[in-house]
Amino acid sequence: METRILNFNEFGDDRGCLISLESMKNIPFEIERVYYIYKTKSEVTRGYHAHRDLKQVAIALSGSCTFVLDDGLSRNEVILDDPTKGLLICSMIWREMKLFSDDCILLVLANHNYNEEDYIRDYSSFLKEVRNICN
Ligand code: T46
Repeated sequence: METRILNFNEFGDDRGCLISLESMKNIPFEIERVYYIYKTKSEVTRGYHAHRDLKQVAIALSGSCTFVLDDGLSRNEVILDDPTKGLLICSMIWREMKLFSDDCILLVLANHNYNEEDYIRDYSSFLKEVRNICN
């Protein structure tokens, strides 16, 4: 599955902690867009789509949330609860997000600008497209 955890180097001292994110260094693409998700209620689920082309890294800067990741063959869950870890999600991965803590701030870095045409928002269409690529 084209997803993995990235471990970021933390600069910490008695003042606190700092993590730097740089394109093509600890982020494996050129960052073109940054957005963040916050104040999502714990009973709310988000996502329910895949991207045809987009690559992203998601980082829980504060609190936690759970990603369900599906490559058309298998599903697995990843809990994000540590700002030193990023979840790399490549293209053609169906994602659902759930169990947001009240204090969750989810930062997402993306390699392209927002483009609704890159989204596959219907699960059966996703399965058809992903199976066409694999065959
Ligand atoms: C993803 C997960 C992790 C914009 O106008 N610009 C943007 O850059 C984004 C990301 C969204 N929007 C608009 C589109 C919708 O009207 O913001 C609204 C909420 O977006 P959406 O329902 O797609 O949010 P999520 O949380 O379901 O998904 C988002 C990203 O869209 C998606 O790429 O992988 O977070």
